[in-house]
Amino acid sequence: MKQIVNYIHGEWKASSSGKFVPVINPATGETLGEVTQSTAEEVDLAVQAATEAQKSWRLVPAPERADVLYNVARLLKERKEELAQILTREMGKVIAEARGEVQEAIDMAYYMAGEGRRLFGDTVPSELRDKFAMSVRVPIGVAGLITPWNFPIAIASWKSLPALVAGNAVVWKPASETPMIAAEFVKIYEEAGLTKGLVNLVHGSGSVVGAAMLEHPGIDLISFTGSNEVGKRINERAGALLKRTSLEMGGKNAVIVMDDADLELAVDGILWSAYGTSGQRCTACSRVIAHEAIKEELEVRLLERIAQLKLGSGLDPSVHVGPVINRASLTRIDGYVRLGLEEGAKLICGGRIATESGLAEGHFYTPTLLTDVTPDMRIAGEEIFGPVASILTVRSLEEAIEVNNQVEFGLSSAIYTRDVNQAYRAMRDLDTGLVYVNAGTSGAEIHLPFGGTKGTGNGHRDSGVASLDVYTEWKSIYVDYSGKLQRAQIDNYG
Ligand code: UN1
Repeated sequence: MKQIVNYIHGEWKASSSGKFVPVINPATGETLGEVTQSTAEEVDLAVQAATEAQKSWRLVPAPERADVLYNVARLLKERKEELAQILTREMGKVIAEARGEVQEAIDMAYYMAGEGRRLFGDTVPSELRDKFAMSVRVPIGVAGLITPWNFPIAIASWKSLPALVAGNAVVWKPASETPMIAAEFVKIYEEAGLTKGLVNLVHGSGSVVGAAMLEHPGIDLISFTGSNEVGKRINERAGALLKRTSLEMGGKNAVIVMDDADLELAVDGILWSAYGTSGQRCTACSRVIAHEAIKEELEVRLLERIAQLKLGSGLDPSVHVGPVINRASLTRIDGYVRLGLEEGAKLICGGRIATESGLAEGHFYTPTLLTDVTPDMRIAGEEIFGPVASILTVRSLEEAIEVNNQVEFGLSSAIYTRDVNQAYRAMRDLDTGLVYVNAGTSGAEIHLPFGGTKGTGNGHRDSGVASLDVYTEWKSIYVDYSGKLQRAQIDNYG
């Protein structure tokens, strides 16, 4: 059986715990391999390796550090198809989306490699004569990365690439569901010529490995993408330890469809954002906020198109919707649909675990649409992370914005309208980190900051140049070339 092991100081080795957990193909239930379960001691070894390697890495000129990232980009590109296949087998998303995800990592690698020649700081005029003032970005040290299974290589690239180009070392714990693609990514770092110890991989549960990373004094920051519940725990503990965290958590994203919208376009966007990746994106459309004038027509059009969606293994190129990640997820999603019905929602389609032959062995949920959902219902406020969308009805743009903003999360939102004034008002007032006009809620590009407001995160951003703020400190430097004592705030205002 294929074993996925730790990678510490450039060595691949199973944990001394002797424990493994199976890696399952969610489309078939088949066991693909098993992944080692690391101990807190191994986290410590990884941190030691990272700390040692970072001492010289921080002195390597950033454009030279970037050379490794260019190699990473090239290798990802060469192996795109192979990586996409691994990703689909292990995580379930359809192959076209898996290719798209690897592309996201390729783009991020080129983009961050470019940062090796920028890493811009600031120069500002000094208050004093013959004095130079500037601020530069410096690496923080060792970054602990905890990444989810839904975008196992893209999100890992959003975090590890800026960390490395800025001069940090990395200790990475990928999700237990997707260790294979993580190991492949690390192999690419190895082959790209990254010095041993700069990227270390440890596997295991959040309660053992994640907790050991959080508690370790040698880990200077934790960058986490995952559930709200875990993120809050990290935030609390990291607060006590005064450790920097970048937290990216849930979403309850909405597509607003106004009465003047191009309905066909809106249906395309809703379909893609609600059922693509089986709804397992932080950016997935979980709510459709429909103007009352077009609500019924929208329902009819959506039903017609949802009926054509094909469920199945993501390796089959004709399939639109793959499985969800595991049994527990399937049960949770179904629980939400039942709850919605109890709360008074009406089922338009879907609403069941697929039991057809060829699907029953995997974890498939039928694409589901609920209507007559009201903002006070739990299904209108809680993240479902499955192929389930709810229609809510509104009478005006103001009401649509209010309903959009009522939820605990603020990751992504979208508006379909032909009226430029309404579009601009929505862009200003939708309280989310990402806003789309005449496009669905998913599909963020890597050169823009990714993240959200309120319960979605803690203000930091992944990807884009803003991600450098997570992995660097600002150092302000003053050079006085006057040759005499100059006293700031005194000499110049004396
Ligand atoms: C996620 O679900 O956490 O914007 C990431 C998108 C993708 C990334 C999603 N580019 O949908």
